[in-house]
Amino acid sequence: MHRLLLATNNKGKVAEIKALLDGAGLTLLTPAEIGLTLEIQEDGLTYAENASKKAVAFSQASGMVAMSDDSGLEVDALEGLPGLHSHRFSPKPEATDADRRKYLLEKLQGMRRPWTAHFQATVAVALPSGEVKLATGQCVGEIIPEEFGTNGFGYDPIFFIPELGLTMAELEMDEKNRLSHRAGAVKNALPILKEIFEK
Ligand code: ITT
Repeated sequence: MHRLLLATNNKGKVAEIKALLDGAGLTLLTPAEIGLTLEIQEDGLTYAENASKKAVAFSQASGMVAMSDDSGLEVDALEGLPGLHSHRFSPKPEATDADRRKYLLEKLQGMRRPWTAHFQATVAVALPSGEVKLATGQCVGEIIPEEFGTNGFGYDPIFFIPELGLTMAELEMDEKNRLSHRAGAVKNALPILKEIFEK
């Protein structure tokens, strides 16, 4: 089987991507499983730049085809913030997902609801040659002031999907994987993976 390195240190992303690529005929490996520790500085100006930087770094360090995900939550009332800064949004050092959610809700205090928002994801697939291919996905919803659900990660407990009447954290992983931004991006990356591994 062909091997694909998942170029991420986020356990929530790994679980989702492993389920999304189940049945794709690939052996999926994490950096920890191959003993690789890399901290990439995400200083790009776009999701595409950061995703490419992560995928290329992991591919070059391992000699394997590597797939990264750069994603973020864009809240309309905050003009797209936290966006690219979704992971580093809270000023607290060593901030947790709970700290990030709390900080976002503080920023939205007093602003008129609904707090419409969307998640963005860009997946990059890098080859050891340095070549990179990209795919994107999006998921629309709204931020709510109270947390519901314990599944998922990050902003999921306060990301409400009006059509379902549930937050992302109330969905089982297979449901999240039917509609999420990451699911869309990974699905759009399937033809890229197919082309690379069928060469
Ligand atoms: P890697 O760079 O190692 O992949 P990361 O967590 O730093 O992990 P990003 O730089 O792409 O990943 O940051 C994206 C942040 O956006 C993530 O940490 C969450 O806070 C948030 N986020 C992204 N996708 C999400 C999802 O599906 N549900 C909830 N929050 C999400």
